[in-house]
Amino acid sequence: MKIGDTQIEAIKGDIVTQSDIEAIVNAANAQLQTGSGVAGAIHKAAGPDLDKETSPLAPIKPGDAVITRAYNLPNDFVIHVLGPIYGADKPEEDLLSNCYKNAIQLAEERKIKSIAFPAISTGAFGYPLEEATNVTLSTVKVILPTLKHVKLVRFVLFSEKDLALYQQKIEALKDTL
Ligand code: AR6
Repeated sequence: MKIGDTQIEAIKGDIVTQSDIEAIVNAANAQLQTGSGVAGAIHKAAGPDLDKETSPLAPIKPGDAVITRAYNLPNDFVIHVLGPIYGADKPEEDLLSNCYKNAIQLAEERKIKSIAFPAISTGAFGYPLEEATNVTLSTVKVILPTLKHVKLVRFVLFSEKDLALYQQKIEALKDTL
């Protein structure tokens, strides 16, 4: 589906194997270190040089985004965002929305054409996937028509169930355009 000039799509997969994508997004921690889930997979696949670049950029706040190189990953850049911890960082909708907004804005500034997101905050940080998806899609709906450079936004979901929910929500979004 297209919003403005930008294609949006959802697939089932692993964020570290998106070799046709220029920038992948990390569901990071404030210290920008390795961890469980997405952050662990990204740091492992990128190698130790990623940590050397992220350390001086930390700590970041919920909603913030910073960009680094991608080292051994098959991408050019990693955009690290800190999602809100559900029930603790408030207002969580705005903080989650800022993650997507700031990551896409950084990509746009760097003239990046393609970006892939995991479902930020929906793992260790406990944000219910359906609520998070509503925030995500309403954010991209507003920001994508303003862009010149970003031509592809891919959502990479880790399970069939998560993908099915995204597909259903993207279908519903079509009717609102
Ligand atoms: N590719 C795509 N999606 C994934 C992958 C992967 N390789 N691994 C997990 N997911 P999470 P958060 C899904 O916990 O909730 C870390 O420890 C997962 O099923 O990675 O923002 C950090 O260090 C879930 O739907 O991120 C932070 O402390 C989604 O990605 C904290 O967890 C996000 O899960 C961040 O928590």
